[in-house]
Parts: sequence; structure tokens; C-alpha cells
Amino acid sequence: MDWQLLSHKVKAGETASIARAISLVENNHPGCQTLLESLEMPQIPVIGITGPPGAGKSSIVNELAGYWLNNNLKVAVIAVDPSSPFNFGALLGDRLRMAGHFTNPNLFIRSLSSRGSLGGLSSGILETIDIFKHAGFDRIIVETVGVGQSEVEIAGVADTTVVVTVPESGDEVQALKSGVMEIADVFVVNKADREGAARFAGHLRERARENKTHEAQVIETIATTGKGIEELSKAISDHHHSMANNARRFILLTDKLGRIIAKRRMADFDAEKQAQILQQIANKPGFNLYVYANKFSQ
Ligand SMILES: Nc1nc2c(ncn2[C@@H]2O[C@H](COP(=O)(O)OP(=O)(O)OP(=O)(O)O)[C@@H](O)[C@H]2O)c(=O)[nH]1
Ligand SMILES: [Mg+2]
Repeated sequence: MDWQLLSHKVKAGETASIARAISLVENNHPGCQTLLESLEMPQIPVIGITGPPGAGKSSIVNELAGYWLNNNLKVAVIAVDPSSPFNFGALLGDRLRMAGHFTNPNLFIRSLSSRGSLGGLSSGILETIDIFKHAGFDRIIVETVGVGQSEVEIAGVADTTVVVTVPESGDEVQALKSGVMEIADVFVVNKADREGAARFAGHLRERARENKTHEAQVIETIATTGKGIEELSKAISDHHHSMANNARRFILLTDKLGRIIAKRRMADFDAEKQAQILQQIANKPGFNLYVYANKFSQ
């Protein structure tokens, strides 16, 4: 495997090479370290989109990606366990379609499974994002369904976390899961064609103002028509610029360093083999898991 050549091809934006690089890294191919060490990673916005099932996350990703593509930006989308399909057909443009291209070279979509990973996000997600950066994408969007841990986890990989909500009766704002106020950099009140949207957005703004660490912007959208998407794009840019040198960026980087180190240290941990060994020894008198764990200390 010529890793340097692969790295060059990824940097040149070759679709097949990007897909190949991601697969190799996801599968922890021995040697992919060479590729990872060759990556150039400009500071482009990584946007996490999270929220409850059916809130309209994929529809918003669809519209945002379309908006950016129309502005001649290259967009990568990572869907973690997508349950609803994207509908990028409309974005391809007649000219491209007529030329027989079924994919827009400025758009790359990748699905990642969330299975077998720490905290709900796929374990290859950090590397996949960095491969996209190397490949010259201008925007990277990660969609996760906000159930359990994943909405908190997304805040650890995205520069800007967008939490998508839908208008409910006023009291519902109180019921937003704790932790969401802290992770949201931008709130979207989608399905603003529904009654009570403005009122809900108002309540959310009040809550955002009370937040101690930062005040999230609240944007109303109708993803099915594209209303509010330009404002959302602006809110994301504003947040990204405010991040450039702020403390949070270095907290994220530190967190990422921790994950990379943890992954490396765990690389030769064979869970199946250890289960077999533990079956033999764990019931013996005097067995102590902490003592046994010392065997793995470096
Ligand atoms: N009325 C209305 N419907 C919308 C709007 N945005 C999305 N929808 C509809 O809501 C449904 C769910 O939209 P998705 O974009 O798939 O939502 P999602 O959050 O990605 O859903 P999951 O990935 O399954 O969690 C679809 O039928 C959309 O057409 C909106 O602004 N107004
Ligand atoms: Mg979806």
C-alpha cells in the first residue's frame, strides 16, 4: 500500500480515494498511521446537527448543504446511523445530471454506524472528519440522532453544535433535556410553519440568555421550503468565527488528544481473548481485577 500516494489523491479530492482512505482508517488498517500523519487539517467548520427523531435534521442538512453548494463550497456529510434518507437529488443540477454524473463532486456523503463505539459515536469519526479536511472540503456536517449520549458526544467532535427542536407548547422548553442548553451553540426551531413556533422560539431565547457559559442563537426554519436556512448558515459562521481562538477550541483539542491516545493504548486489547482468560481466573480466590489490570500498564 502506497500511503503517501493515497494521501496525495485524497488531497486532490479524488472521490474513490477519499472513500478508500475512510474505510482503511475505520477498519484500523495497520499502516494507516502514515496516512493520518500526512493529513493537513485547515480550520474549517465542523457542524454537528442533533435533535430528537423526526425533528427535521436530515431535511436541514439537505438544505444547508444545498445552500453551501450553490455558494461554490465543497460539503461533506457524515450521517451517524441514518434512519431517514437524504434527498440530494434536487441539488445535483440539470447540467450535471444531463452529463450523466449522478454525484456532485463537491458533495460527499458518508454513513457511519454508531455500533461498537464509545458513547454512541462511531469510533472512526474523528479520523473521517480529518480526512475530509485534508480533501479540501469547506464544510463538514455530522448528523446524529439525539438519543442517549450522542448529543453530548457530538459536542466533543463538532466546532458548532446545532440542536434542532420543533415547536411544542410553551412549557416544553422547560422540559428540554438537561445538558442540551450547555451543548447547543445554535438552536433551530424547525417546522416553523406550525402554530406556536414564534412563541416557542421566544421561550428558547429566554432560556439561552440565562445560560452561564454562552448565549446560543435561536433560528426559526421551515426545512421543507428552505426558509431560514440562510440565517442558519450565518449563525453557524458567526459561531465559528467566535471560536477561532477561544478556550473551548483548546478544550475540544485536548479532548480529541485524549481519545486518540486512548484508542492507541486500547489497540491491542483483545476483548474476546480477555473474556476467555477471565473465565479461567475470575472465580479463583484472591482474584483482583485491579491487580490483573496492571498487566496492561505501560
Ligand atoms: N411541516 C414541516 N415538516 C417538516 C419540516 N422539516 C421536516 N419536515 C418533515 O418531517 C419529517 C422528518 O424529517 P427528517 O428530516 O427526516 O427528520 P430527522 O430529524 O432527520 O429524522 P430522523 O433522522 O429519523 O431522526 C419529514 O417527513 C419531513 O418532510 C418543516 O419545516 N415543516
Ligand atoms: Mg435524519
